[in-house]
Amino acid sequence: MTHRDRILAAMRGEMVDVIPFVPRLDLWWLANASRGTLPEEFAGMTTDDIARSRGWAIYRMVPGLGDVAGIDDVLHRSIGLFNFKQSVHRWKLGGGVEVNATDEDGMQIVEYHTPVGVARTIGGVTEAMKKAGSSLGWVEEPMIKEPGDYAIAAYIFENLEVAPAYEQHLEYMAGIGEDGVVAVNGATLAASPVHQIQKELIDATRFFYEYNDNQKLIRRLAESIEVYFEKVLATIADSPAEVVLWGANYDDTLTYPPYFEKEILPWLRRAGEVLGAKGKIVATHTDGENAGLMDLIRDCGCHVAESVTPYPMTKVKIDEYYARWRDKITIMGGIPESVLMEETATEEEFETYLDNLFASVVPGDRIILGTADSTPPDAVFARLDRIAERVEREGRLPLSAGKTVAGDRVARTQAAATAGAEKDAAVDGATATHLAGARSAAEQSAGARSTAGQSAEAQRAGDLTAVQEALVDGDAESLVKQVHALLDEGVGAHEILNDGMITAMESVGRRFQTGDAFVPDVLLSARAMNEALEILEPLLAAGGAEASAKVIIGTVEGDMHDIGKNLVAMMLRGAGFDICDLGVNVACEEFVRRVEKEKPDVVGISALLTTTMPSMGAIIDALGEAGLRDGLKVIVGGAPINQKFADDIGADGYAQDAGVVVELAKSLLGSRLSS
Ligand code: B12
Repeated sequence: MTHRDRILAAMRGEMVDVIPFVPRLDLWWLANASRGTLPEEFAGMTTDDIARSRGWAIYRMVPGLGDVAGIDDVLHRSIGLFNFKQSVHRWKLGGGVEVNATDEDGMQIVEYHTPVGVARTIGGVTEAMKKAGSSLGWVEEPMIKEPGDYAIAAYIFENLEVAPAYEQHLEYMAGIGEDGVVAVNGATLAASPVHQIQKELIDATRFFYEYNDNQKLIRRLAESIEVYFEKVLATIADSPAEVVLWGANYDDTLTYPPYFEKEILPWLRRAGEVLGAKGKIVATHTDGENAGLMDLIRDCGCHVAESVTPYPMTKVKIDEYYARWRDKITIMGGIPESVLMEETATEEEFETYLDNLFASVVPGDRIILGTADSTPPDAVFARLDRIAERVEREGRLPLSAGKTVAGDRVARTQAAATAGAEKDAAVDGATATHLAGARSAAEQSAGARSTAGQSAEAQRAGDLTAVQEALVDGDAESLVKQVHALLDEGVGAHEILNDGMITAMESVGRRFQTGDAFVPDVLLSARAMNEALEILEPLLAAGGAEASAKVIIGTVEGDMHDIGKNLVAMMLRGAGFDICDLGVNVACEEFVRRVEKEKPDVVGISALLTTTMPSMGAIIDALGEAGLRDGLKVIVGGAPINQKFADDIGADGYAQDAGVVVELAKSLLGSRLSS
């Protein structure tokens, strides 16, 4: 079987001769080429040359920066529109839309002049991002910032002209030949029109407010984007493409289950039906946290879940993926990039991960091994060779339980599994006890305070429950009304804040942690809290309340992920902390400079990329060298971060998610916090 035949057969769920191995190399190559650290043996070689030199299949699922002909093909990346060489369609702006584009330090400033108004975007890939292994780049200024921008975006998408580009695709396919499978991209990297708005047209965190406050505008714009999506779907359906990658970047916190079901699933099913009926294989890029989306993705009507990134980078382990998905969808990926790096996996842990993998995917159909989401820039490249070697020796199909793994490894596998689980339990146990202690202390004091406070005044003057309910519902208008009513009845600002709002915000945090509340719930409650705080703050200050503890927070340099950081900032603000948010792509010196200036009690550092997370240690060291470490608490977090990493870099605390960050900060500051 050629690589191409084997991969296509595995995608269709057929049993093949050996498990296909298709490592994604573009981000690894991009970062090392930009840094000038490409291994000598690969000098002057492209990713395809490297794969061919190793006898590996060529990866061509998610298009890379190398797949564009020129700047015009990426000029409109800030609205999610690319023209890739392997595409079967090309789009161009229509309806008389004029573009005025300028370039500043790798960032493109693009103005769209339309008959219904002018809108602007700023975005691009800077050198720092390339070195961090980023090809997607950063949208510094998304298109939709004002209500009026919706109509402009609608006009642009409604008037996009789509033309077949079948020859270009066939030429591209010929270049890959039997060495790999080429997936063509869908309309954009989003799965549906609403997902397009979320992913490409509005700031990622602000989207959740718009989705709550401006449903009409969102729906109207989605109808216009649908026009473009339908044109592309029809063009792909009639094309010679074999595989289509429709949709990318789901995460059970961002595309949370009810939202995924309503806004994304229908379009994935439609793409699966329309393109499947034409004999095409439809894949979708599932590189996020899928724990809450497992059944929805299994039944999404696509044939392949691509870039599956299992535990330890997300919560779901490979054996669970295989057990729950094998009957319906082919898993592509399965090797989380963290096991390819010395910083996050020892040689032993790497081998053990492969032991578990082979033992977990028996009999071995419906799995295409790959590095997910990609091979990280700092990967130990020899580990890719090792995977290929073990696939050759242990990946012959069908696999039978226990056979593929040599005797002593079985023992080691089981031992490691229990050790891993014990370690997790220990870490979680430690964090949990630490936090449970803080939590019960908080509850007791809140309880004691509340009933005592309420009994005397609040129960007399008013009911705090309404405040708590309004905050949990994220109903800012009702919360503000309740707060005014209680103040008019003589209830103290301090009491309303602590017994009403902070207590409620902490319960929102706990429900978020347990998955009973989603990102919008947290954001809407935090927004309501902020509006009510504006009323209380002057009263609290007048009442001589001590300034609440100050927190500086930011995402490290080269890293544009901010949703997690924003949620953490909001939870802390909701708990009464004074927040100074430095944003994303924050250089180490800037952290130090701001700490010197603002003199915070806590510094929060976020990183989502394994290439950028080392900056956390550098920041902590720099704060120490600047003599700013005494009395300052440093907390860290982000998907690739864990307690061990936090301890190794000398952080004072680590929080897995926003649900526990408040208790962590409070427990670290202890008596320093004004009661
Ligand atoms: C959404 C997303 C994107 C969006 C980001 C949108 C935005 N404005 O943030 C976009 C599309 C822009 C993007 C781009 C890229 N991404 Co991305 N992205 C994701 C995805 C799917 C979800 C991240 C997310 O927002 N989760 C939801 C939030 C709520 O969770 P969170 O961020 O983890 O935060 C929580 C906790 O971690 C914690 N926390 C976070 N920060 C902090 C800070 C403190 C102080 C504390 C206490 C706690 C804390 O609390 C938060 C709230 O609960 C992840 C998958 C994943 N598993 O994480 C991949 C992922 C992070 N991306 C990845 C990659 C590779 C990229 C790109 C390089 C891709 C490319 N081809 O260019 C670019 C890089 C751009 C850049 N330079 O940063 C990889 C990183 C792999 C690695 N090891 O480095 C991931 C893991 C996907 C994968 N499976 O491999 N991405």
